Amino acid sequence: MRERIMQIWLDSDMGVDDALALAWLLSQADCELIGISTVFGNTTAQGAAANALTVLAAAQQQRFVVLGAEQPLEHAPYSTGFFAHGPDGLWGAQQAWDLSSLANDSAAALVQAYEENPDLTVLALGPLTNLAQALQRYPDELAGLHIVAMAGARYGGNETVVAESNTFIDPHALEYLLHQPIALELVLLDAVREYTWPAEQIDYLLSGFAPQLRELCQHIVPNFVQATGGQAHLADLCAAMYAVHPDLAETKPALVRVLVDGWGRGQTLIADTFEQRMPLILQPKQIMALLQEPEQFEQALQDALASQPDNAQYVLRFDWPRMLAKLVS
Ligand SMILES: [Ca+2]
Repeated sequence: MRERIMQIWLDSDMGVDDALALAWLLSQADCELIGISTVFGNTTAQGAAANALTVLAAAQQQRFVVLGAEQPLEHAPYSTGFFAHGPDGLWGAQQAWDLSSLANDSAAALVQAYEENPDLTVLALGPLTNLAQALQRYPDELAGLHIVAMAGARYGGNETVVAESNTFIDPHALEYLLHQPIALELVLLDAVREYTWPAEQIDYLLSGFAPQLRELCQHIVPNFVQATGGQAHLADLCAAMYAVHPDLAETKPALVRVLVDGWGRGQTLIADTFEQRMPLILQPKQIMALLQEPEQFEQALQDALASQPDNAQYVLRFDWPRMLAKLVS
C-alpha cells in the first residue's frame, strides 16, 4: 500500500544534523518539501539560509527559502553552535550566496504555504522563534497548524544540565506555542538519545543521497560526530523521519511547562500522569486546602485537571529497527 505524500515545511537553524535531515527529506519519494524558513541558532538566520542553499545545490534541487528571525523573542542572542557545527554551521562547507533577493518574511510565507496546503506539517529543527512570531501575527490563519518540533528534554539537557538547546535559546517561543490552538508534537532529547548511530549506519544513510550531497555529508558529519564527543545522536534527522512517518514512534499526550529564565531556563516539565499534572496546575497550598475537604476532594481535582488540558504530544520512543529500515527509500 502506498503511503500518502507528506507535505513538509522546514524551519531550521541549518547546522550539520539539520543538513542531514534536509538531505534525507530531499531523497524521499513520499515527502514533498514545500519550503524552508531559516532561524538563528546553530548559526545566524543568514548563515542558515546559505547552508540550506548549499545543501540544495549539492542535491541539484531548488526550493523556496525565506529568511527568518535573527534573535529570540525576549532573550539576548545566544549561540554555542560553533562547537558542534563549526563557525559557519556546516564545518566550512558553506558556499557564498547572494542572499539579497531572498524573501525575508517567514511568517507570511508560512501562512501562504498553509493556505495552499492544509495538510502541511511544519518540521521545526531550531529555536521556535519564527513559528511563535507567525502565530502572534496570524493566529486565525494558522489555527490547527501541525508542528513537529525538535524541542525539550525530560530527564537532562544538552545546552545545560536540564535544558535542550533549541528550547534554552528561545524558551518564550515554546511557551507561547504551548498556549496556541495548534497540534504541537515535541521530539524530546530523551528519545533521540536512545540510539547512537554507528559509522556504518551513517554510511548506509548517505548511500541514498545524490553523489555531491553524499560528498558534502561525508565531510560535515564526521566533524560533527567528533565535536559532540564521538557519540552520534542525529536529533534533527530523527525528527524529520518522524514527521514523514508518524508511525515510527510511540507518542503520548502531556501537559508541558517550560521555564523561561534563571538557572532552569529552557527546562521542560513533561507531565503525563495524574500525579505529575497536578502540581503543574495547583499550588501546594491549594492542594493542602483541598485535603481539608475530603468530600469535595475528588471532584475538585477533576475540575482542576479539566481546567488545563494537555497542550502537546511528545515522542516517548522511536521504533529503531523500523527507523533504520526507512533510511534509504
Ligand atoms: Ca537544528
